[in-house]
Amino acid sequence: MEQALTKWIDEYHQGVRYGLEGRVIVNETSNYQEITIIESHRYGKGLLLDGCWMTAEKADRHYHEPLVHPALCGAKKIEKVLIIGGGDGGTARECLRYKEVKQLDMIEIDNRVIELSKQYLPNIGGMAWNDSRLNLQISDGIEWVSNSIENSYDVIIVDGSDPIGPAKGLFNKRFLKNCMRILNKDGIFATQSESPESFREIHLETIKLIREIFNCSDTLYGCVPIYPSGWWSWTFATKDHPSYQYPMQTRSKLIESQCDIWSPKWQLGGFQAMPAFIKRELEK
Ligand code: SPD
Repeated sequence: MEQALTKWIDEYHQGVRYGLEGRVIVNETSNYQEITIIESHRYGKGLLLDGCWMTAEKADRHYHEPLVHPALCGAKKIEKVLIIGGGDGGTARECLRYKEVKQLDMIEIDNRVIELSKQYLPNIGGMAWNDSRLNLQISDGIEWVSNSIENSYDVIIVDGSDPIGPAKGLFNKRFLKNCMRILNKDGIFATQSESPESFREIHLETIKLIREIFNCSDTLYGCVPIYPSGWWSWTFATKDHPSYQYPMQTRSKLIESQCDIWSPKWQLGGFQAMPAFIKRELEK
């Protein structure tokens, strides 16, 4: 009977549909965006914002592990970490695997994303929601970085959606300059940087902008099966040395054993995997 209620749930992007077969459990409009929770055969329950795939129970690790571990395994100190966005809790869950993290500030603009994620996707945030180190603020991440004092974070992670709607301001110069300002000397900045295939222009612009502001930056490539084209990227940056390229063994041994995707070897390959057409564009 349940089978009859399923349908194709698609993200439409540039004339292509990226979909899962399943059913819609929740569809509502918050103060910021349309929020949809679905249940699918292949990837379990999932979240879409404004019709774009954000996460799904059986695909979240493809996205959250590569976003977090190069930064958290590479930074000299990881006591104070900032997440901008990340309302489903997956990024916080990965950060809180590290005992050295003492304070995790997570700034999410849309309280409904958090409430619905806790209710329908509890495994994505997992233990993070009850961890006393998590300082969750329902607030504008752009304001937060502009109001934070210099050198106040060891790691900054931007886990926003595509640069339309509420996440638009997370891809501009002013925001990135503030991130650079509030990052410690040996700190690491990390952001999702879209797809070289389905978001080619934004991907290029993001990398160029980050390279303009930070002294050191590299992009890691991997696969997130539910996102447009499946081909995805994450960009890391620092004030001087590419420490995100060198996971500390003391941390990575423990983390690797808890990961489905990330490992120091996987990361090494991912940092080498910039497609030739992107490399060529960046060299122009
Ligand atoms: N096109 C989708 C980009 C979404 C990136 N952020 C997802 C949030 C998961 N925590």
